[in-house]
Amino acid sequence: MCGIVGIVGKSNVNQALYDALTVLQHRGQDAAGIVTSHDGRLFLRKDNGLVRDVFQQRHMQRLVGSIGIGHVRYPTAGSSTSAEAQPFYVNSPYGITLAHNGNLTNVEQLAKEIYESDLRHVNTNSDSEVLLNVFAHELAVRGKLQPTEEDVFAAVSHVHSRCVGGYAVVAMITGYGIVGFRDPHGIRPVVFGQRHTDEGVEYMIASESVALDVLGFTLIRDLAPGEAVYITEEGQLFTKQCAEAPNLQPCIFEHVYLARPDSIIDGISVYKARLRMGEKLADKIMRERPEHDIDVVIPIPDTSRTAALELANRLGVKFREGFVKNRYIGRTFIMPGQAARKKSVRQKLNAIELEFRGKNVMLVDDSIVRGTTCKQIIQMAREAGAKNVYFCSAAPAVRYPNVYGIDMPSVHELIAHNRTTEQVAELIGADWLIYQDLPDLIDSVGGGKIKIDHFDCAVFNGEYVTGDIDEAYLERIEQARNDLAKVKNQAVSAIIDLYNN
Ligand code: PIN
Repeated sequence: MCGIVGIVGKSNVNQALYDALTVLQHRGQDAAGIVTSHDGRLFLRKDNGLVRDVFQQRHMQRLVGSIGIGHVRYPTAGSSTSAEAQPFYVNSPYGITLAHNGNLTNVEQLAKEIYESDLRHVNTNSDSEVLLNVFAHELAVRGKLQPTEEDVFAAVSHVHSRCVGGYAVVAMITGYGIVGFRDPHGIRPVVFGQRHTDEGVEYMIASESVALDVLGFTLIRDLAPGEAVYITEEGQLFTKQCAEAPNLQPCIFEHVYLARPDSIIDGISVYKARLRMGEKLADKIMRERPEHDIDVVIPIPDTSRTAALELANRLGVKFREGFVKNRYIGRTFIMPGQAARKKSVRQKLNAIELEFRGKNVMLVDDSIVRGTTCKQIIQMAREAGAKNVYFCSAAPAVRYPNVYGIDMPSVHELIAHNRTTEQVAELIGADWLIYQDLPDLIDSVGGGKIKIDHFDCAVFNGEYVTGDIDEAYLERIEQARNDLAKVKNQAVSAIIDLYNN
C-alpha cells in the first residue's frame, strides 16, 4: 500500500506536497519522494525512509515549481531499494513522472510487451515503472508535440485496456499538467479537491480525503472507477470516464485498517464504518453467548479503538484503555556479535495491570493476519492478571493473499489459512475468539447512507475482482516472495559477518 499526491498550485508547492505526504505517511513508511516542475525543468528528491527523514531543508529548497507530485511507499513484493522509491521518471514523451498505489497483476506480460513491442527499457522490478512506460508509450503514439486533454484521456483508456490490477495513479507531464486515474474497479482510493487563494484556484489529487482537509482543500469528489482527471499547469480541470466497463468494487480492507478514520472514501466515512463494525460484533457476541461474562472491552491501539468503543457501548460493558503504545519506537540496529532481532510487541505496547487483574477481558483488534502479535498480546493480558482473555477481530478471518498492492504475508503465513476459528483461538491462546462475519463487514462499510454492495474482499473469500488470479499466479508470487526473503536474509548475514570480522 502506498500514498500518492499531486498539486497544481499558484506558487511553490514543495511545502504543500511535503505536508500532504506526512498526512499520508500511514500508507507507507518505507520510502518517500517528491518531484516538482518549473520552466520545463524537473526537480526530484526520493529516498528510503520517513518523509521527515528523506527531506532536509536543502532538498526542499531545490524542489521549486508550482506543480508537482509525491509518493510514500509501503514495501510490496520486490520493492525495497531506494532506486524503487517513487516518483519514477521517463524522458520521452515530454518527460513524465508517475506515482502509483496498487499492484498490476499482469506485470510480467506487460514488461515483455514493453520491451519487445514498445521498445522500452525498464530498469527496476517495480510494476509502477512498467505502468509509467505503458502510459508514456500510449501518449507517444498519439504523435503530438503538444498533448491535449483528449490525448491524455486516450492514453489512459489504453492503459486501462492493457493493465490489469489495482491502481490509483498520479502522473505529471512536464510543461503541461498532472493527470490522476483509477483502475476500472476502483480498487484503490483516490480523490481530488480545490482551494481558493488570492492568486486563483489550486487543485490537489490524493489517496485520501484527509490530505485535502488538513491542507485546507475542499473535496470535489472521488475519482470514479476508470475515470481520469487532468489539470493543466494553467489550472484548467478536465475529467473523463476512460474505461469501457467501469464497475466499482473498492478494497474493503481500506476501511478495516489501511485508511485514516478521518478519511471519506467513495462517500463512506471510514470512522463510521468502523463504528458499525463494532455494533455488528456486539450483535454477534449476543447471538453466540447472550449470557457472556465480559467485564471489560479493551482495544489494541490504534485502529481498533473505534470499533471497540461502539462494541462496548452496544454490549453495555465498560470500555477501558488497557494498553499504552510507545509512539517513539526507534529502529532496530544490527550490532556486532548480535543476530538481527525483531522488535518484540512488548517494546511497543505495555499493559495497565489494574484493567486486567481478575477480569474477563475482551480484547479487540482490527484484524488477525499472521497471528503473531495477537498471541503475544494475549500472553501479556494473562501476565497482567486477566482471568479469561477473549479476542474479537473487527474483520473476518484473513485466509488469502492480497494481490492489489497490500503487503500481506504469503498464504502459509496467514494463521487462518485452512484453519477453523477454534483452531486459530487455540494457536493464539484465546479463551474465545470472535471474527466478524463477511456479510456484516460488507454491511458495516457499504450499508450506511452511501450504499455499496460489492467490494474487493479477496483476502477473506479468495474471490479476486479482476478475474485473472489463479493458483498458478498465487504460487508465483509466493515463490517471488520467498526468493526475495532469501536475498534479504543473505544481505543481513553478510552485514553481520562484516561487523564480526
Ligand atoms: C493496527 C494495525 N493492525 C493490527 C494491523 C497482527 C495483525 N495486525 C494488523 C493487527 S495499527 S497479526 O494501525 O498499527 O494501529 O495478526 O499479524 O499478529
